[in-house]
Formats: sequence, structure tokens, C-alpha cells
Amino acid sequence: MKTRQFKLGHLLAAIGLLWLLTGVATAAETRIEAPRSDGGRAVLAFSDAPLKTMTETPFAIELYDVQGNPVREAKLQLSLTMPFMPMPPNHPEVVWSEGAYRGVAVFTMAGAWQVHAAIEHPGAVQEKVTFDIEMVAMQ
Ligand SMILES: [Cu+2]
Repeated sequence: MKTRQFKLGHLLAAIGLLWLLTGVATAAETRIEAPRSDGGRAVLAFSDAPLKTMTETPFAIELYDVQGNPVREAKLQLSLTMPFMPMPPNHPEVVWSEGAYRGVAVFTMAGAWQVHAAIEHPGAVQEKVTFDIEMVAMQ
């Protein structure tokens, strides 16, 4: 009886450690949603949380139509700005890869930011989507 309890304790400790390790590896993500002009939605996910200044931060943008189907054929141009002051041009390149529009962002100052996406759909007018980032923290 005593041995069994001891083993159970070890098992729980191992599960706890595993949960902790996988949690640390996957939890750091900043996800921002914005509505699209056709009634669909846009999702911007940075692979870090909280976001930090002067740090190369990979991101992925997913676009969905009003039925929830992914939009794959668009071309995106991004502009990163701060809502309350002029900042130098910041236009991370975006490429379609593995089911998302991907790039790497660098925020040059702490505070609130906006990611403006100009989205070209074949045969349609350009769409504009803005993602609001509440806070980028000092590194
Ligand atoms: Cu600024």
C-alpha cells in the first residue's frame, strides 16, 4: 500500500512537470481578432506574450470569410504604427506559408501599436483591416 502511494506520487509529479514544460513552450502567444469587410474575420497571432520592444517577433495572419472558410489567395501589405504619435515606416514583409500569411515584426517603442493590413483580393477592391495592440512592453 505504501509503495503504491509512493509510485502514484511520482506519476503525478511527472505529469505535472510535463504539463509545465509543454505549457511554457506553447503558452506565449498574443492573439488579436478584427472584423473583415465581408463579415468574416481576421486573426493575427504573434508567437510571444507579452510583446516586447526591439525583438524579432514572428506572426501569422489568418483570414476567414463569413462562412468561416480560410481565405488563401490574398496579398497583404502591412504598416505598423503607434496610434498617438508618428513613427518611422515599419512594413514587415508578408508571405503565404503553411496556411497563414506570415512575417516577422519589430516594435521599436513601448506602448500601444496598430497593425494596418491592406488586403488585395483577386478581382475585388482593396480591403483594410486594423488590429489594435494594447501594449508592447519594454524589453
Ligand atoms: Cu512611438
